[in-house]
Amino acid sequence: MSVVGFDVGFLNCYVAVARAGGIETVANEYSDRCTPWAILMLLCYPNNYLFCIKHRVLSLLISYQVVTNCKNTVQGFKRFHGRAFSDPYIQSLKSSLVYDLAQMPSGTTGIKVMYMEEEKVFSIEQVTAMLLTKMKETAEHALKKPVADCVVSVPCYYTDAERRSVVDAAQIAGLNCLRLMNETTAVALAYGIYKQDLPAPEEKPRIVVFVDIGHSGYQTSVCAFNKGKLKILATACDPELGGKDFDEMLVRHFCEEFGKKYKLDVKTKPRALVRLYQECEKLKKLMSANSSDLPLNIECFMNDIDVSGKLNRGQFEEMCADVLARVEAPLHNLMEQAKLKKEDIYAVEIVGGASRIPSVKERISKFFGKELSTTLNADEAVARGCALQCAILSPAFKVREFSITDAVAYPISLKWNSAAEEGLSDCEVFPKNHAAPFSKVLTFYRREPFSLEAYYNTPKELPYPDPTIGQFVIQKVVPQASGESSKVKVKVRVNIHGIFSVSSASLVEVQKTEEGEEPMDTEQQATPEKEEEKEGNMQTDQDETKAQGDGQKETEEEKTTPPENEEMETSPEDSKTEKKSDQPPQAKKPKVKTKVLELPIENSPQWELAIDMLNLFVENEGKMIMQDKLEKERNDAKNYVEEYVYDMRDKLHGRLEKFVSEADRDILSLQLEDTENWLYEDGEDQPKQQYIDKLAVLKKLGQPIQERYMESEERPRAFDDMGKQI
Ligand code: ATP
Ligand code: K
Ligand code: MG
Repeated sequence: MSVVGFDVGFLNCYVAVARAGGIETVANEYSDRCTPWAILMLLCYPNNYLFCIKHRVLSLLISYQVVTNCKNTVQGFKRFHGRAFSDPYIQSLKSSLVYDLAQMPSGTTGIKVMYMEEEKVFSIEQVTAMLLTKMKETAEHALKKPVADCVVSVPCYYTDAERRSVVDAAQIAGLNCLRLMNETTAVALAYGIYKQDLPAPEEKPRIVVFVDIGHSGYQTSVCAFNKGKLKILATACDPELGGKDFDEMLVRHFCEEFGKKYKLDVKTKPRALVRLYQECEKLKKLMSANSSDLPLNIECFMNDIDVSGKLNRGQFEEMCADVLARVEAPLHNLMEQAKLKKEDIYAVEIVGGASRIPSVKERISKFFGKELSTTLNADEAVARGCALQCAILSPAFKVREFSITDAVAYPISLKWNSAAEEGLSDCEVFPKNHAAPFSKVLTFYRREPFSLEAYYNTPKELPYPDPTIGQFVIQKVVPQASGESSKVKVKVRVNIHGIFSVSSASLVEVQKTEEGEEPMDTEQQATPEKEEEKEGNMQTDQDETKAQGDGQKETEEEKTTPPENEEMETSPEDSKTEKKSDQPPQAKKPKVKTKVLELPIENSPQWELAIDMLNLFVENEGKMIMQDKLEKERNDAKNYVEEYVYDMRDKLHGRLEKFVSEADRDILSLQLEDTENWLYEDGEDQPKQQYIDKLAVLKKLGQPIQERYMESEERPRAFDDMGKQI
């Protein structure tokens, strides 16, 4: 049982782990006695993936590695999930990437890199899995035990296909993702769980706005807190606004300036461009703390030319005016959706690296007419929130009760071929900001299998060209014995990851028995309630939403409904209290029993990774992990040789000097020198055994000398004798 939270950022990734018991090195910053377990450790590294010719390396990449290996350094792949290669967004990005993209056989996006001296295309799920594998190792290192259970963050604007793709990535990495958590919701949890002064459940909730501006995206949410619970009321985002846009403006500016000043066409040299991006990002950060002129110098930038320029905050803000102008729109949108006034807002909490830009803060602060709060750690809050959620979901941890109700990001509709009439019917099943996770039951009257198509009904809002969520075929539907249509109950659900599915379907078979006859089956209650109980355990807020009059709704399509009235009827009735409307009037008054038959569903969500592909990827990731291990061993073997060469050379002229004849010393010295040369030439890149053999040759000469030394250390008297002998 591991309790781990992963913040997979566009630029920066964080791992937070919680463990029981005290760890001296990490202070518990929460002076909360109720949470003795709450020790979160955070580890951070850049979201850069470097594929070397032979193996995969990911760690603290120093900038020059990214520059020299830029074609093989994969970064900024967070937005490739769940998208077709032909997606205009992917196509528009292609020219600005230093690595190559390719189409996967399924039509989704893949990344082309050199791996083991071969050109390979990895799917986006595989690439994210590689990153997660490294984050998993980091967590395992911190916890000193294997990690599987975890919570992974995703932007709240992620669509179904993007979410499914991340869940698959986690599975490929051998992780058991208990929840995909919206980033701003994770932040809200990190904020709320330790607050001792939240209003009581029956009181007016405390309303807090959360803003996360990272490198790629801008997310806002408004959240209602009461003691022991939080509810996301609305979210609003600009998936394309973040720190990178400010970098872009700076790069554009300096490309122009260097073009004029040095006659350099920077855009033609990917390496130079990558370096310019890095320097501009640094300059941008410096400008957050300084308003005076700041220099930008790059030596040997292009064609052996050193370049330099300078800029101040005022100029920076001027050139970023268009970017800054986009800060307000999501805030307006958010307040409008939540139907709240600025006075209702208790606090505005900001996180994310780009929230440190002074002009960004000013805009947000001005919009709310309020000082912004920065009580949360801007970089770590997402990972912490995820680890907290993981602790809540983990049966192994005792955590204070805290219920989390998230909101549906885009309204979801279903459409289907109408049974009685030609044409399509449709119905919105989850409006925008509907509580999630959540299940609903729809009733159909059918004689044969039928299919439902789920889609987002506001394509314009979608950061995504295709509004399709998926096709769901309800199979094995048969008419009643009487020939009439059967009542089919279909349960649709937005699950804990924020993913839509048709989770179950059942057919109600009406059986008639003669009066007085013993019923063969006890009447079965429809299954939904049972499953809802389970959901309750998974931190849903079913009870609460019911209390607000938003409980489970049954939507019925009456078989006799004429087409003009075919719109779905929603009734607030709970399926428990369902009337036996299908009891046919019979002269003999037979007893009517119903039997509920589970129906198989064929799920075809959009861009779903086929199960055999997923299995293959799991297998391949395992192989690559093995390969990484072998590569590490090979490298270690090489390092041992190198270490031995340097160590022995020193010692031959130091403490071992007295224990070796001059002739032997010369032989060994020569061997050491040869080996050193070999290491820099042919021996640079050899199989592990070669290094082991080399070391053995050296040790054969060196060992006897060391042994003589050891002996003398152990037997100080003999030391003198031997000294005399040599
Ligand atoms: P995303 O949330 O979009 O996936 P991320 O989580 O990786 O991205 P963060 O780590 O929150 O992003 O923020 C990184 C961004 O913040 C970068 O653009 C970085 O340059 C910027 N940033 C960090 N510190 C500062 C600072 N002091 N001033 C200005 N910008 C900063
Ligand atoms: K981050
Ligand atoms: Mg982030």
